[in-house]
Amino acid sequence: MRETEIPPEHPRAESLQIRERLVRHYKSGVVADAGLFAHGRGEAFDYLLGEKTRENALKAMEAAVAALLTARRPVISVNGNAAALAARDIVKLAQVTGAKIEVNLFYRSAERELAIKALLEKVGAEQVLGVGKAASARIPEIGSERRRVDPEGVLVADVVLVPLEDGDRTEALAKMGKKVIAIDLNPLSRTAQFATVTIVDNIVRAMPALVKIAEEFKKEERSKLETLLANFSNKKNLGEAINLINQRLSKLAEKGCYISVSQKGER
Ligand code: PTJ
Repeated sequence: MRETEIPPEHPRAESLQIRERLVRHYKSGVVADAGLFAHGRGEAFDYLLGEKTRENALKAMEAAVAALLTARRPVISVNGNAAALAARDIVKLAQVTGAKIEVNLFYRSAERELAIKALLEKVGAEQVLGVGKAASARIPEIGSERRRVDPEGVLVADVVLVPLEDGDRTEALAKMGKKVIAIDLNPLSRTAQFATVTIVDNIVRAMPALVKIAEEFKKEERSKLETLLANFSNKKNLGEAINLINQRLSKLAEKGCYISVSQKGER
């Protein structure tokens, strides 16, 4: 079934359309093979979270926006999945917060770098760092191709937003003294644990929400944003996400039949 053939009344239409988008971008060379598996893992956690943005995710988003707006050199790092699922909002968020956009791939190839750059430019990006020779700097602590960064971007950034990341780079960036914002549906992942602010939500919902919050927070005093960020505890916030999953599962198990208590679209 192709994207256009998914009946809108299908109870899982939205989820199936997102899958189709990923497959389409896989075929166009944006998404890595492993990106499809990574998405499946994300879907499973989204299912457990009830497929909607939760209170703890909103709190994390506010802290994330505060970090981006008070940063001296914020950078949004983009990989294949992020570009496929949220290119337009990545560009908007960069525009509102003044962040730079850098392509950074685990499965790096010249073709994928260019495909992602082209996609970002198509939706309005004026500058895309980290492509080709521009990724000339190295972060020695990282073993993978993610070590290659742009000397004008991630290397000198003080705040880096890393949607759908692998744990190694998050840990290395944090060790370098950078604030790391992650978007990861898995609150147990190493990325989630090592980041300064982890948004446990689907990137498809989180990115537009971040843009909206950034537009609002742009009018706020710097000191208010600094206080908001200082008062945020990632450990506590992740605990809330894990608790939420725990409580949801306990409640569903108590009822004995999850179909009768399911929300729209849940199987
Ligand atoms: O484009 P590349 O070459 O940089 O490769 C990107 C992938 C995603 C393949 C690479 O970074 C990878 O292997 O990532 P992992 O280690 O599988 O981690 C991906 C994390 O993102 C997992 O914890 C998933 O639960 C989470 N995730 C998947 N889909 C979403 C998500 N989080 C938020 N929104 C999603 N839609």
